[in-house]
Amino acid sequence: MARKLKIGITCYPTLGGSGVVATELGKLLAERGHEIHFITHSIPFRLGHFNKNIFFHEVEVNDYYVFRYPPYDLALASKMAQVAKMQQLDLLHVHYAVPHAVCAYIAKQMNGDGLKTVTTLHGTDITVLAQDESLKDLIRLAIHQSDAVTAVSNDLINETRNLLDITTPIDLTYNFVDKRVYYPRDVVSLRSDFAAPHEKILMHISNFRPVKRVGDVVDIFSRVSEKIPSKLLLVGEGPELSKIQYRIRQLGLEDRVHFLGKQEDVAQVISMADVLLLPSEKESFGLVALEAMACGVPTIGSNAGGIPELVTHGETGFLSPIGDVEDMARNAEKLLSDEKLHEQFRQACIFRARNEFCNDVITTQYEQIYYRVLGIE
Ligand code: GMT
Repeated sequence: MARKLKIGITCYPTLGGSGVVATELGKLLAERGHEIHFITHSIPFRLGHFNKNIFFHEVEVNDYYVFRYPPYDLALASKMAQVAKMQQLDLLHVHYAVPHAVCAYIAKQMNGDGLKTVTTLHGTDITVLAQDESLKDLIRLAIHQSDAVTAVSNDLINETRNLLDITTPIDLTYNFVDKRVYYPRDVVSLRSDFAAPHEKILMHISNFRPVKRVGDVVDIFSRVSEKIPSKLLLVGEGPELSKIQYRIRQLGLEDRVHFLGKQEDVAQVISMADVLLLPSEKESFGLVALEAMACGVPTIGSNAGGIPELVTHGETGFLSPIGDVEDMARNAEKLLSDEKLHEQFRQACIFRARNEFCNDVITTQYEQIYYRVLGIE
């Protein structure tokens, strides 16, 4: 049996799919007996219960008076090096290239080559930040200096290669859900708080940034609700929220839309939905579609980025060109008006999530990458 490892994990702990994936991975690795050290500015929000193999090291920024901008990145790099030395870590696994992979590189320089680094690219760290000429060379350096680089979809691997001229190997490690948490929940009573028994529920969950095209969500719902008695549940918050509230008022949909704000128990909330709407402009993976899929909820969305690798068009959802709200509305109507078809999609969703994107398989893939960079067979 291969030896248990000591792993430092850095991610954005308070928001986003990348933080969720990093935290869930840490928990799963801890269950397998590895010692996990989160090195972040706050406790990761999905960390949950005490586990004897999980530790948290807080990055504190020194707000010294000469600093106009307190240097978080340097504080993180120093903390990584310090924790790695003190805890004799085998490796640092950083999620999101900027600044985490750069900080890991500095920590490695400080500690010597014995400390290995693994970088997981999640999406906007490449698709947005690597487009910025002032950051491009820095991201390329961080990628080249990582002992292994993984990305959450083939689409993201291709984008990374194209944008940054990277020729070194990038491992594909799809995102995953814990099947003990993400399964269709019994939500009959919860559902009745939002919709009558004859009404369908369409749901959108995101950080309400422009890239999510939440305006399209409202436009799709507006069309669907003309033909099918239904409600729209909007979960999450972000910069586009007020614009969306205005659009809903303009269309006179206030009585049919509920804003649920940020929610912790996504599996419970998502289980209420009949379909998930994900019309994003860009999505390297689309973790929320996987969370929905595992709970038996098909996705109606765009075919952007990595979404088609996750959602099988015509089996676990329907995908349309970005911005084609007519087609998305038609697809939603098709699914919501045919119970037999919906049940078929629902079963296909659960099967695909459990078999292709399950926690056991992906955790093992990451473990194999760790052993490879450490030269352990
Ligand atoms: O940009 C975001 O939406 C946040 C970002 C993150 O750090 O969570 O999301 C990216 O990573 C997620 C986890 O791997 C993916 O599921 C999202 O598709 C990806 N977002 C984009 O590509 C826009």
